[in-house]
Amino acid sequence: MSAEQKNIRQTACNLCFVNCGLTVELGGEDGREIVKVRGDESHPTSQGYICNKATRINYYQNNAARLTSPMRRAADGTYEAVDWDTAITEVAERLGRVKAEHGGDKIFYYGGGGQGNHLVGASAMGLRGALGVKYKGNAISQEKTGLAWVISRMIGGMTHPELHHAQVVMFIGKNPFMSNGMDRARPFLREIKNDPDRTLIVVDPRRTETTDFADIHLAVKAGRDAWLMAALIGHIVQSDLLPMAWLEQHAMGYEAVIDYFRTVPVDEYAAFAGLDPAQVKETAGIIGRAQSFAIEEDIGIQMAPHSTLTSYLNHLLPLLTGNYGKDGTMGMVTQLAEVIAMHDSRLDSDGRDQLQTLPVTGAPIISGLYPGAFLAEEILNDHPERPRALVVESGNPVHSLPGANNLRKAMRTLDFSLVVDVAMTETAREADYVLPAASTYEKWESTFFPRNFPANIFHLREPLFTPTPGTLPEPEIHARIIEAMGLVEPGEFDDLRAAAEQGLEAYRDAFFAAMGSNPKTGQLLPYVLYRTLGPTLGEGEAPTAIIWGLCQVYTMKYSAEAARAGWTGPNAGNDLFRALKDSPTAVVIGESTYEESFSRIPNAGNKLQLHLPELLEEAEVLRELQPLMATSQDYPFSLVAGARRAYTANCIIRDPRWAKGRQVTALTIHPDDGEKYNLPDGAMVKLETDMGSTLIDLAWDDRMQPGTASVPNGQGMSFTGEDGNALPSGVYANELTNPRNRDRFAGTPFHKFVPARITLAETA
Ligand SMILES: Nc1nc2c(c(=O)[nH]1)N[C@H]1C(S)=C(S)[C@@H](COP(=O)(O)OP(=O)(O)OC[C@H]3O[C@@H](n4cnc5c(=O)[nH]c(N)nc54)[C@H](O)[C@@H]3O)O[C@H]1N2
Ligand SMILES: Nc1nc2c(c(=O)[nH]1)N[C@H]1C(S)=C(S)[C@@H](COP(=O)(O)OP(=O)(O)OC[C@H]3O[C@@H](n4cnc5c(=O)[nH]c(N)nc54)[C@H](O)[C@@H]3O)O[C@H]1N2
Ligand code: SF4
Ligand SMILES: [Mo]
Repeated sequence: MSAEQKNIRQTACNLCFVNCGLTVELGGEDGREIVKVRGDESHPTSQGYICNKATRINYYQNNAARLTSPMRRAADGTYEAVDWDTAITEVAERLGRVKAEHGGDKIFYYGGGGQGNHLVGASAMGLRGALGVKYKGNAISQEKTGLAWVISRMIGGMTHPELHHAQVVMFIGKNPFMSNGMDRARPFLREIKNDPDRTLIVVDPRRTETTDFADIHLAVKAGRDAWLMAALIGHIVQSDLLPMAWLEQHAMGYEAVIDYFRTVPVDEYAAFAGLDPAQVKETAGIIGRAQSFAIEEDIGIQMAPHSTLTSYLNHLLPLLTGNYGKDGTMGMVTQLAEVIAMHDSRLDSDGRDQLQTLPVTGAPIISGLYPGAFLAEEILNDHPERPRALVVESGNPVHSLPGANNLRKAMRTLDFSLVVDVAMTETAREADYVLPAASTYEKWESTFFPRNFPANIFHLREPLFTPTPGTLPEPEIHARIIEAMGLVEPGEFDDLRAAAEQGLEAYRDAFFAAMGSNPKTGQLLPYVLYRTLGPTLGEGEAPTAIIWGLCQVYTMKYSAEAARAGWTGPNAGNDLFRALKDSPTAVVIGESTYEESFSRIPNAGNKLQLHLPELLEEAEVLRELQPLMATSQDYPFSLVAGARRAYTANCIIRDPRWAKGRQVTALTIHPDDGEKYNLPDGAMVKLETDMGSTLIDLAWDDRMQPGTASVPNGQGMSFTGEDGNALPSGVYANELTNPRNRDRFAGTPFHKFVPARITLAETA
């Protein structure tokens, strides 16, 4: 059969933020199933690579949890299906009432996209503008805001670590063999292992599938990375391995940093981090002498004690050693839109950032996001400024934020709550209204994740299927709510609509004129694009109108980079947009140079800022050799509440049958602990924290560090199979995590260090 007869299509995987290009075969009943999945060889960065998970995406697309009708909570707490017109009218009325009585800033927003779908968040800008929403949060603000704060201030732009080119690579709290989180993770690991001239260093308490490929495994004690990183920097400084002329030319603030690290007790810190000082010093020497060095950190430290301080130290290591803006280090990227927006700091005269905060709890707002760990606390009080409504889209915070039960309670005290999702999630079960979205494969989609260098890409994907009956793409949901609230006059944007009929060139001119003349154009931007340009784009293509807007901005803001990729001249934005729509795989949108990695640093001298006073002061705390989080006699284990395993994908796939293999959901501990505490391999155990307890199967795993325990992420979601029976799926980790255990700078939770007790379950 030919490809067409077989219905072979190109798309991307939505199970992690790498979004590998896929070639899929559609089939099954009505051709609505994804029956075969391969890597797409023509994708410019994934180049045919996929991991084990992509072949199972049909479990996301087709499953018994999919919603097919708007749902409204009745007084008795059950949900009844209502038609779209009723749902939109009532949702608009309820949101309008909160806005009128308390102000739009009391309507909080959470979510806006998962691992494979960011057009919901882009479109929601229009809804948020219409409602006057001021505070938004999402998964980024429980993992990467500490990092964002650090790199915004040190570098001022998003960077790409050149892992595939660097002579020495270091992963800190990242297990790419399982979690990917980089292009072509497994081929990369094989290549670097087989290359005698390159070195892979991995910092992880566990002997992971990634450390199997490492030349150096620094098996740090859980939660003590800050001491290890300080020791590494300390040794490099104290051995005079610094490129002083380079620092003078490209950096500022390094003198204070160097002074500080001259006095760091390297051996003591290394030992406190659980490591042999000789190994730490040898590693520091390798880094200090590397031809090129690149790092990538991930949630192993971003969700651990001292996370923001550790992110700072992690980035000092390459920057102090001159590993920036040259081959094999890191380069500054240009993106169509930023997932992690650069944080706009307001520095006082001492160079300290005066962070904006949430009105009730004073939680820090970084990169425009509030930390989700504060959400329940912000709501559960009688402060006049507390939030009164919550809109959640493409996020499952009751499952993914620490302290699930607090957030459940908080949602029930709000005046109004709305969830827009493809499935009846744990969060949806607490909401007043639930609106069913078309799935990621049933509408035009894309993500803003790509951050490649020198060439960056963007992949706008056409739908594989029409929307499941009863569902709508989010831009249509947003537009209907805005209109039902009476926020636009009939005919208000007719001129733009008429211009769109004449083609993209005429539309561009009319659009920029309207931006100047009607302030609502900007306030409701995605809505205006959707309703004026959208209808002229072809069947089902209206949601891509926002991408047209982003293409205009990108080709103007980064004209040199875009021109190098061929997007040049007065129609550059339109040409790029057409290319994105026409290409079944990712398209190169711009090419940057190393020179631009410096010239785009946003300060007068284009210099890297190495001195962040709050964090250098915080580093003083390390001298006391006191862990920030500790185990105790009551809670002797430090639990990793959510490790990436072969078959976990956040909350994206609810049907637990997608996972293959044994022990996919088990709690793991080291065999020595199993013997010490009399907890046999395979036993049913009780896992307890200060927030709750649960029963779970235990598995011994000699890769674990003694004293630590681990459960996979994304488990414990409710799922009822076709036969009406609920299927079990492991530990609901966030019923056990405490939202108060969070970073003092960014508010990111310590999911990697949850003090826990494990005992044999009582046999009834
Ligand atoms: N299979 C799979 N892949 C995924 C996802 C998924 O759900 N499943 N989710 C995606 C998402 S959203 C993300 S953010 C990434 C996360 O990707 P990763 O951060 O790589 O994943 P984790 O397994 O959570 O944590 C990484 C490592 O941190 C280690 N660790 C635990 N405590 C500490 C510590 O104190 N210090 C250090 N240095 N390390 C520590 C763990 O042993 C683990 O090996 O994965 C993405 N990829
Ligand atoms: N204890 C603990 N908690 C964690 C973690 C951990 O390791 N341990 N990991 C954290 C990390 S790194 C992350 S990234 C977060 C992830 O947690 P969340 O931010 O909650 O995101 P997802 O799990 O991606 O869930 C996305 C939701 O989007 C829905 N969805 C899928 N497709 C669509 C669509 O097209 N439209 C709409 N409207 N909805 C859709 C899914 O059904 C799902 O409910 O969890 C965090 N929470
Ligand atoms: S690495 Fe795996 S899960 Fe991530 S996008 Fe690629 S195939 Fe999907
Ligand atoms: Mo994440």
